[in-house]
Amino acid sequence: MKALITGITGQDGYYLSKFLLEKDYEVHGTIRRSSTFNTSRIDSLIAEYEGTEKFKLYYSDLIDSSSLTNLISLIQPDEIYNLAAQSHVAVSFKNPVYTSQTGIGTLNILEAVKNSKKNIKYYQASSSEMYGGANEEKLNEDSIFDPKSPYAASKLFGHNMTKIYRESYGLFCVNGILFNHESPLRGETFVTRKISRAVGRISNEIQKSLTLGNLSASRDWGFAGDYVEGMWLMMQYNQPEDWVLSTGETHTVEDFVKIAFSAANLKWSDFVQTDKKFYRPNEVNYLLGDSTKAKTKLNWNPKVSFKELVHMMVESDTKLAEQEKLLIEKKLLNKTWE
Ligand code: NAP
Ligand code: F7E
Repeated sequence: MKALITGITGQDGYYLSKFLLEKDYEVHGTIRRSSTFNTSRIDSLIAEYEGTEKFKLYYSDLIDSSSLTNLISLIQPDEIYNLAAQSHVAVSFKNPVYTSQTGIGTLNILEAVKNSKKNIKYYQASSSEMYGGANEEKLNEDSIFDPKSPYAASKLFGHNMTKIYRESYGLFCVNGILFNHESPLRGETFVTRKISRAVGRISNEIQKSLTLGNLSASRDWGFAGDYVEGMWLMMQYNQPEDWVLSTGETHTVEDFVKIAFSAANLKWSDFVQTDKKFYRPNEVNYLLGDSTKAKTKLNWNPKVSFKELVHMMVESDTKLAEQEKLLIEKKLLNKTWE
């Protein structure tokens, strides 16, 4: 089996690649050209599969339709996982046009899939952000979408197009409506990783404090490793549908902070402050998912609990901070945090 993954350099790109390679897939992935190396998450896979045909990377951008069309006809994948996006909600308010263009990129891939002679299965990375989170209700595949950010609107466009191509042309296109999922490889500007990074550095005495935004926002946080298995299961189901992946538990940002600091035997209120600059123009207050459908039909069950996830991230970031401290002491790194 051959899979093409856009956004392979991201958090989910790493976990999905690893999962598919272990299932003996040939994995092809798109990376963006940047002035510095941007493959740190997948460097271990590049090294492991060097010189084999199992893991291949190509330069491409979601908003360059010809690069995607050419790649799809060159690779002839069995499955495409479209994970690429400008995925940061706060950034989407600063870069709304670019964020929306990455949403339109979905359409470039769907067109290529439609025009391909091969029956290619397509996975779209949809998001719980599309619901808007104004009410304290459990959200499933039938709940109403009410996007609150350019990111969410862009994702809803991709979601709707995926459904339209499925229904109009009989393509195997699925939407995975995934609630927040995190890991030690989460981008460092997302709140969970910002917290675990700070806890690791504060406990190593190389950071003094942590400034956050809205502590009362509530999210349904799971582990990314569990969620990529769900993506694959959706693609193996006997028909293309839309699926919610979530844990069914919600916690506030403050809950995450408390558990993370106590994992390092630190009193959070001694270090954490808030600043309005980290608030969003329009907040998604409360997200709680209901994955009954995925649990029943796909037999998908998240394995890592909220507390285990927080501890996993703090443990990993404490090790990273220990290395940073050593480099600072040897004067090989000249950096301070807050
Ligand atoms: P991530 O770590 O931010 O990774 C995003 C990936 O997209 C990176 O590889 C990035 O490349 C690539 N990318 C960004 N703009 C691109 C463009 N114009 N053309 C090609 N590639 C581009 O995100 P993630 O957490 O792995 O999430 C994967 C997908 O699931 C995203 O679409 C995200 O919106 C969606 N999602 C995530 C969550 C979550 O909680 N993690 C929940 C629901 C949905 P660079 O490395 O070069 O930046
Ligand atoms: O914010 C609050 C913030 O940026 C979570 C993306 O993967 O999941 C992610 O989007 C909450 C928000 O993730 C800070 O206001 C407080 O309420 O970690 P986040 P997100 O916006 O939920 C969804 C499902 C996706 O699809 C997205 O791609 O935390 N918050 N203080 C903060 N957030 C950040 N980033 N930084 C703070 O200092």
